[in-house]
Amino acid sequence: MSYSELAASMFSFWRTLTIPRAASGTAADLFFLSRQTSVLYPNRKCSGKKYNVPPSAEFVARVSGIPTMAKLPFQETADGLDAAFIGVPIDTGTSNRPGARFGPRQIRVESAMLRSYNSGTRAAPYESLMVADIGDVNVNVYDLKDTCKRIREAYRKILATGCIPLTMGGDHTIAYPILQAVAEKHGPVGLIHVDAHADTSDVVLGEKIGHGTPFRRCVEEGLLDCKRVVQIGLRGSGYSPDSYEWSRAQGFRVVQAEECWFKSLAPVMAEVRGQMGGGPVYLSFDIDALDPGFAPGTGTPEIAGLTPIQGVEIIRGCRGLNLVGCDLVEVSPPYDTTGNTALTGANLLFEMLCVLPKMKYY
Ligand SMILES: [Mn+2]
Repeated sequence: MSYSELAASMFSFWRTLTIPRAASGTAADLFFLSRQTSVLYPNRKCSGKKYNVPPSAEFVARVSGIPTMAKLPFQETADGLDAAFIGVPIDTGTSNRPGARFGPRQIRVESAMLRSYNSGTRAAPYESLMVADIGDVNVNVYDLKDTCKRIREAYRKILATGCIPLTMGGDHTIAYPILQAVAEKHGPVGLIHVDAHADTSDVVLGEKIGHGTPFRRCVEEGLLDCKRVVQIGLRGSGYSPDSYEWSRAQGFRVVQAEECWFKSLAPVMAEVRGQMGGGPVYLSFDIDALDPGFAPGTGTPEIAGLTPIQGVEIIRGCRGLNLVGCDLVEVSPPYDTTGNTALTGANLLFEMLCVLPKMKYY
């Protein structure tokens, strides 16, 4: 037997070992599990464990390891996954403070705080779905249009596997090529857009592509089912008396921040669920929807925004919808001196995971 044959036979024996579920494992098992998960890909069925389960901080130090999203295993493609966290590290579409290109990396770092279950909703994502971190789109930091092409092609491949992408931005430009790929697969989708800004400008400084224009481009290309679009949290000074006239003219529902002040958003979300119906829905959450007191690390902050509680209410209000993709964009770590903006982003992404179709709740 040659050395390579020996190595191959040892490897296949190694893969046949049954690895206990994390919840019942000993510390030694969990160490073994955390070492083996990526080695076992793509033949996870050999492990006896149905889903990826991040190592628990009860047994594996939170600060240890390479920082993937939620400490999930990393894999190169979306093959075999029900949902995947993916980063799109660009800020070339940003109009003011830069830095969102560092968003995915910082969200991954702060996501070390995430645990496996949602204590509020009793969702058990890692008993429901096969999830992994599939890394970042290989963007072109010198060319935004080329970056859009790269994003569109990457998402085509992801969506072709049946996987639901949970995207870490990146500035909001990325929603445009993502929705191009999403609509190619699902047809025009409903959109729940949470943001301080409508992002429906036509041209900015002579450019059609940027973080203020994605939803205008989406409407022009027929990517949205405009009667099933809601924009929540819009506010701030404008270029005209009614900044949201164009949105309403398309049939969007606009929920300005003023309508959200001092209130639970659960009733609004009940109406939004009615608006969305059973069709495919994309959720796009700009962190600047939250008040900059809570989320200062972002490119274009606006005062008097939503609270993190309202942000969570919006996402939990998406439970039961046919979500086909979600993103959390515009975290800018250079302006996030405490890391709390990225931490909030990581938690909102976890909440998104916890409302995907087929989620198990205790
Ligand atoms: Mn935005």
